[in-house]
Amino acid sequence: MTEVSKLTESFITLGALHSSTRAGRTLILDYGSPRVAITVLTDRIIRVRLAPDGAFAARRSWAVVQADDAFPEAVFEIEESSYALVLRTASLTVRIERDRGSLSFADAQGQAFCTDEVGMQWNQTTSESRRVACTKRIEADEHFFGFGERTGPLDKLGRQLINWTTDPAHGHGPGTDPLYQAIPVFLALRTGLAYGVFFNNTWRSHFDIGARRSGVWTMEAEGGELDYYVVYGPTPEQVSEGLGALLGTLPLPPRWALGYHQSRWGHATDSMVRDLAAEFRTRDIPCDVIHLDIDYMDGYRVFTWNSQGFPDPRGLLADLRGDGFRIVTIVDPGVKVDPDYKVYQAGLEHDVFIHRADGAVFHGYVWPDDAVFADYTRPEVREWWGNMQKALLDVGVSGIWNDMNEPAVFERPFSQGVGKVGTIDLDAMQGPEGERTTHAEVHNLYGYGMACASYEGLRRQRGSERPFVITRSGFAGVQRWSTCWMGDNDSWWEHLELAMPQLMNMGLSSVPFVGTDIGGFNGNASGELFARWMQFGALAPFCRGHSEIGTERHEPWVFGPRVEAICREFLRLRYRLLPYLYTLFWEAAQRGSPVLRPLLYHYPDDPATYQLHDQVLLGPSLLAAPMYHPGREHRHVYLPEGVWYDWWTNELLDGPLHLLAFAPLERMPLYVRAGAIIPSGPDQHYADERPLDPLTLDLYPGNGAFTLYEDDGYSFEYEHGQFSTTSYTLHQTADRLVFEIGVREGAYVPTTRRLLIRVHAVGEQAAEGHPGAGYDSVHRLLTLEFDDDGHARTLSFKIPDTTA
Ligand code: MIG
Repeated sequence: MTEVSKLTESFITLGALHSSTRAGRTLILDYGSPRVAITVLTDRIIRVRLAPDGAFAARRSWAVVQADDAFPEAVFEIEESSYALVLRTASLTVRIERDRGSLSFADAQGQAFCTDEVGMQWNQTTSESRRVACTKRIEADEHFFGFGERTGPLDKLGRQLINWTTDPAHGHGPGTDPLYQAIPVFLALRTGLAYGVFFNNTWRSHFDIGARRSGVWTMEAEGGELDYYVVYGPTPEQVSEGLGALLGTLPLPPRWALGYHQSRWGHATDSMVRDLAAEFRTRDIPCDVIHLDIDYMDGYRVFTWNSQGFPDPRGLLADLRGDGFRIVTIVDPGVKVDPDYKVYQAGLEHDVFIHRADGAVFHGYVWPDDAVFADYTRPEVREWWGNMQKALLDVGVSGIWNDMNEPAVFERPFSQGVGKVGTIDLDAMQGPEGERTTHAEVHNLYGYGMACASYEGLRRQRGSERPFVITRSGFAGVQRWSTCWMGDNDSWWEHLELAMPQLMNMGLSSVPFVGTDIGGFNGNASGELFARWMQFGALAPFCRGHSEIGTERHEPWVFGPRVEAICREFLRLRYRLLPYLYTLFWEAAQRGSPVLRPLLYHYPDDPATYQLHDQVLLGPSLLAAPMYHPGREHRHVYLPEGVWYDWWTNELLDGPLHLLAFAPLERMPLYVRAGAIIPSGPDQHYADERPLDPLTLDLYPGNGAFTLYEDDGYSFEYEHGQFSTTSYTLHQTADRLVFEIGVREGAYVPTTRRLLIRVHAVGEQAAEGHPGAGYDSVHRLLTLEFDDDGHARTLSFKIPDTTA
């Protein structure tokens, strides 16, 4: 583990305020030579910047989607007293002490949050190797989530977290930090008050959350500006929305990307891939995508095919496509140094590669041995790289997988044995014209820039089709370009456990489309581990099985018929739930919400949810309690306040409740919130194999609402109004359950279909005789069938006391 820096005695703090001026939405505070700028982006998003030498860097913000002034006009007032200035928006106040510039925030009730303990600090005024820091108070019972991709628990109170994209040694554990992603974004939560922070600094930085000293948290960077955004809630949902406005949200993915992906390092020949695809179809296990790892390339030369293993990629991909399969190919950043290789030649010609401090092109060792690396911080290089993808798109590739982009660079050629992994020289030069800087400043942006280049290239070249990119490394805002997987995990139960808080914290960091290698990458999974991982993975936003070359195979059927049946059942469940899942992605695109959520997201006033790392919510309604220990058939489950239903038995459970769930290998404990309306579709071998007919709506007695989002699932027509939404509401009175189907709104017209309404957990007497009604007494399930003509309707059911 890398040592984090320590605040030194030599840090300088602000002195006395000389003057203040208001310039548009910014309040500028002059502290002699240092200056502080406080910018009001919205009534709940505030930016704070410090310029030790008085000059704010004009440098762009890589992660923030728009310039401060592009936000709608923000209304605020400033009150001055002899001690402080108080800036007041409709939702919060920011108080700045005249002496030393200490900042504190407060909500409308006057509750303080994000309060400076030491305030803004720096260790020298010149920008050469300047460090900046800020220390703030941790309030009583305050807890900390997000921080991007980490190991360890859900709540990061008491930890130090480094922001430096790294390819860590295999076998990461709770003390391993950092990992592949650098996402300096977090959520602080206590009962009744949540706020978010984005530390807008790309240098190596770290957070100390009450580790060195309890009661305070610090953010510190090894260069650049002290520049951060505070996003007030007060709910986690509102923080996600604010972070989404700031860092952008994910674009709608193509629906097929929500299906199952099968990957493996070692898909080395055409026939292996054909056999794999055939296996899924004959065994009736749904799958949409097959990933090709580095084996498909010609000597690890990016944008080429190895003609021995893949003599006719175009034919292969066309055949697979006919059978409903898409292909995603890996693309590493390292370009092989080979004078006869077109990509290398063209790259030199266009001067796209990173140069060392002495001016020579930087070389490093990766899969193709001697390699050079494109500088994705330059827009013209991103464009050049994106265009290179044509070689893959022309033969029918559907998506791009960016690996090794921390970037990971080895110290010696693999022919001499795998050596230590490092990265590009920190003093190598990068950056667009006029913004040249060192790799040290933009290291954390390497994967982010590569993913951006890949995304934009796909968008340019395929016009109407939505891009699909998956990346290992990224920075805050990476969700705008790519889905992320969590890198090389192990086939360990501990890594299945780790996956839950890891994915949920990514979601709280504004990156919702995430997954881990199902079954584990390194080593061999047991059938039991694989089955349990698949159960969790089937509900993960990104659902991909992957494994390392040389390990035992990790496909759903290799562990025998029992595990195969479990995988089939859970993947089918995922596919049936696609209308629900797809709507959650739409919500994420609209509002920055995570798809997979910790319970605290919906129950922020219940501190019992704060440490719940091993239960997940898929959207607002489905709660899963994955099994992650060998040999167990029972586990503890916490259900927060309200009524819940057991997914498998329809049993009514009255929260808050601690229960011991029974979960034989075939079952993952799964619960549904009262009032839930869950849309689902038919079984399919791949997404969009069949029209959504019937559309099933599962209703769980209680009060609730759901808006179903629909569009064609692959194009950008939704940007021109080609989508529709339908709102459903469920209302429970003393003796009735009333279900209302709103009018479908929007230009997109789905195919004519039937509507199947299933009312769960109803009692002995069912609804008043609708001809299509059927009643299943075993599961206390009432089924009604209609033609969905898109008109408003009200259905009402007589339901006896379901607790009876
Ligand atoms: O040095 O491409 O995380 O998913 O299979 C290893 C081979 C490089 C690391 C990725 C993994 C991938 C593997 N890659």
